[in-house]
Amino acid sequence: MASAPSTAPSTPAYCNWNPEDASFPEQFAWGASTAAYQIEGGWDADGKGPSVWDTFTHQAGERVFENQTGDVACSSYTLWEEDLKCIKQLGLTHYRFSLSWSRLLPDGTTGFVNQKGVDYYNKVIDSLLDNSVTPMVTLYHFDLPQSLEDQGGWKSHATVEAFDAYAHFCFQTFGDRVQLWLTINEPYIVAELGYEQGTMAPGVKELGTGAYLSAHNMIKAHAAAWHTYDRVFRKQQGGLVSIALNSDWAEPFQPHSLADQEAVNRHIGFCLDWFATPIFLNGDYPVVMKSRISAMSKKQGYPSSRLPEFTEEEKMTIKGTADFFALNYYTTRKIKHQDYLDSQPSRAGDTEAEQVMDLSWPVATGSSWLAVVPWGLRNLLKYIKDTYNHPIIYITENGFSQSDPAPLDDSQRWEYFRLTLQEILKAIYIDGVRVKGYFVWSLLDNFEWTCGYSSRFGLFHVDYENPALPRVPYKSATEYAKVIANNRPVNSHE
Ligand code: PNW
Repeated sequence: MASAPSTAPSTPAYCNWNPEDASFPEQFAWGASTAAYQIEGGWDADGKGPSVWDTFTHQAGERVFENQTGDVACSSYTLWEEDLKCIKQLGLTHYRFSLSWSRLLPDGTTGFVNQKGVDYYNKVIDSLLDNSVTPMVTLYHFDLPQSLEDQGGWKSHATVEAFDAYAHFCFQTFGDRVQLWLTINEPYIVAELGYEQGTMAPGVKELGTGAYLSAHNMIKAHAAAWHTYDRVFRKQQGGLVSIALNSDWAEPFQPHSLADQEAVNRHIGFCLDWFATPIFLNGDYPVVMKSRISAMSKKQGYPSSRLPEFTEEEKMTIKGTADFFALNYYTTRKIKHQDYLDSQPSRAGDTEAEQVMDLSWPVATGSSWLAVVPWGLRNLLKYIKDTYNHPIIYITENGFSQSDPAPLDDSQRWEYFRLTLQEILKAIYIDGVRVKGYFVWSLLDNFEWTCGYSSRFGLFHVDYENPALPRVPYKSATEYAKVIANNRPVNSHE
């Protein structure tokens, strides 16, 4: 990677913090993001194997809003051309999407390749390039092949090897045209909600151990895939590989309370740093996690810490396995120290940090957890710059949901986007953070996991009542297109 500039890029004289008029750096990536399970549908079309989300949504129960599923979703598997129209209408320079692992490899292994799946993603990639849109591809966005879950999923080391083989297959198949790769999307969410609380697929509830074990294997899988790229493909393909990490920003509930400040460190330590410290710094977990989990485990009568350990060799393999920083940011929390006295071990308990929503912050109407705090993003970017050696950062997700029915005139939501873009300008020009791109979550309204279709994050509205699933721009789409047009260097489509 290029070495870090010692000073911030100079502020253009006409930069007045209005994103519509301001000048983002040249070559800034303007994107939108999606994920396979949330938009594709075609859950068993043309030889696709089932993923954990197919299983999870098909099981009766109250796990997903009105028992909705991604069986059809936005039907992007058949309506890709409609998505492409949206991308062109916005004038995006980049589009981030994920590959469905079990559409390509129905049982998760390279033993059998589903050519129809390969054809579909070739079509997507080629048409993006034909339209001068750079693809950013996520290998795995929550939809683990069910056959791998049947063998232990992320709790098993076998999945590390399966992921590496899958990554090798994807680099080999698509890497002649794709140069921006993300291995895993939000390992924190998979670990905490998929294997600890069990509220998301695969629905494993193993409090106190499930998150740590699954995260351990995801970190190893990411590192293995990065090395595969580095060893086998980088020279010829010249691309970049990272992992998309989500994080809140956090502030102490009482600004002058040392206990609350330490709780803030734990909140971020047990979320962003959990993955970023090993991958970007030293191959190992943050000290605050190791000491805290060890102490809590001891108190709870465990013979050793519930946090698994990396061997020295593994640490060497994990350290330095990201070519840029990919950040998903949605919200900020106030954090209070809280002693955890419950005898039931849990990751959340280990943090001894209570999350509080500041009632003065607006909340996105479609997601009760999403307090809108644009300045939190600026602080988080600065934190990443200072903590992780001034990396190049792509904001790979940021967005605001509306609840269904969602008005096409979403002026309030556009105001949130505008304020967020302003904070990014400050991060770039005042704080000197190397932000290289911004991706809105999401291109389209889609299957918002346990909220189903009730929570709408799209720049384009999707009418699920109409079998044609028409995509119609919200006001935010029109406004975002203007920002992009005003900032996009003429004749430059990098
Ligand atoms: C991200 N939470 O996930 C994902 O990458 C997207 O797939 C998703 O649609 C988007 O954020 C909006 O939610 C999250 O429960 C899933 O706090 C759950 C949470 C946060 C982010």
